[in-house]
Amino acid sequence: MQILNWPNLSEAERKSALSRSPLVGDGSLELSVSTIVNRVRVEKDTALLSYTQQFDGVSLTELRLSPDQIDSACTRVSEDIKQAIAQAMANIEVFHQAQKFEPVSVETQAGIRCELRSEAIEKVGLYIPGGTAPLISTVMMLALPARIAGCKQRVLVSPPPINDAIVYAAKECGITEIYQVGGAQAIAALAFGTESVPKVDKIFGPGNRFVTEAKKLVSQDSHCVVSIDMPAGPSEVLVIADKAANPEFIAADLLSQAEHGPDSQVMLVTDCEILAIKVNAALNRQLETLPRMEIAQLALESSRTLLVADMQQATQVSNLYGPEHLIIQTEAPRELLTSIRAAGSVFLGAYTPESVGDYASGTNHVLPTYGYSRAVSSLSLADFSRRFTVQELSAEGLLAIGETVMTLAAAELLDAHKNAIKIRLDSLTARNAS
Ligand code: HSO
Ligand code: ZN
Repeated sequence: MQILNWPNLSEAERKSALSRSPLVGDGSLELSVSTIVNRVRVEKDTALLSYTQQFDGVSLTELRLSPDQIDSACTRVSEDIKQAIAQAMANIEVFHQAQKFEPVSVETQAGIRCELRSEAIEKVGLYIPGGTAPLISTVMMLALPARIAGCKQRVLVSPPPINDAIVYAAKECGITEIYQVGGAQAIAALAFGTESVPKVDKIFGPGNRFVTEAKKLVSQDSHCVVSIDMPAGPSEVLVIADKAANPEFIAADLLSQAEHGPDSQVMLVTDCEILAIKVNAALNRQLETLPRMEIAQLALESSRTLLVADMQQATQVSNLYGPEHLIIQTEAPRELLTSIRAAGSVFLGAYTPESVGDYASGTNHVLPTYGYSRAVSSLSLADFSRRFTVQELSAEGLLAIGETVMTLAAAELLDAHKNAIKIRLDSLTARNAS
């Protein structure tokens, strides 16, 4: 990885050192995705079957997996994988159960009660990408919080052929509806509904450029009124390390993100030049052993090591970047935590590799990327429910607040608002007079 000396960089050089590759959005991608989305909206299942043939090379008659297909996929999954799924599920369940919402109910003043409540989103669509890495863990990260939140209809879509362990994990997490459809066409199906795929209220899950573009498009389309989990970009990790850190551990962590895709980005921020050099050597060594070496190598080409003056500057650099994952491998990692302003998920200490959070510690691995961690939260139970308010006033409550509301309504020149109060205050006065 290229090593840059942060204090010596100009403003422009610093900006470029923390830059990411441009996100999707070229006109041709937008055009082809909107063509797919529109065709699915109009032709429904016919379009889905035809796109599945065209893009996945699979000719289907039924989009939904039958109970028999689900059961036979499950029998093909090894005991090892089943046990690993069970342990990961248990931890993810414990952590997400603990996030249950506590309703708020307060009297803002005598006779005026205000409440904040939460209800599960009724229908959710969970997208699991196909491709070279079958993301079994993503099934658990989406399906478990959806079940714990109480979402009634939980629909999973994934391009065929769906990996057996994905089907098994889905079944274990309480998913009964699995559709073999992927890409932009799957997102359109969830947004608009087809003869076989139900329309949902919110779509979750990662995907390629087509999926990401389709999620953006449908979330802005008032014909379907569907929302999405968060803006998505390539995976990334930033490691803050001092001289106490183990270079082999760091290299392994950097490669664990680099292997996701050629557009993944990994960063090392350290105050120790010797460590930086050792990490580069370890990267070269470990890279050789990886089956996904070529992908990781491409990701490393747009990745950097930044040498900083001290750990305080390291946190400033990290905050400027706003990484999806932040690993802190320093002598006292927790001490830096209070200085962190933007990160999707933080991993503290030498024995907390990002992989544990990706799979099994319990935290959710769906996280804001591309610097969105400044404002967007990590996926949690709250994303599977909607919060709404309730209020109730007694006659005394209305008497106490009526004048204030009428004054503000009059100042906004909204007479009908004012009248809705006045008509009641008049009726109370009349009642008191009689
Ligand atoms: N690191 C990914 C999640 C994942 N890793 C799934 C392995 N499997 C999220 O950025
Ligand atoms: Zn990962």
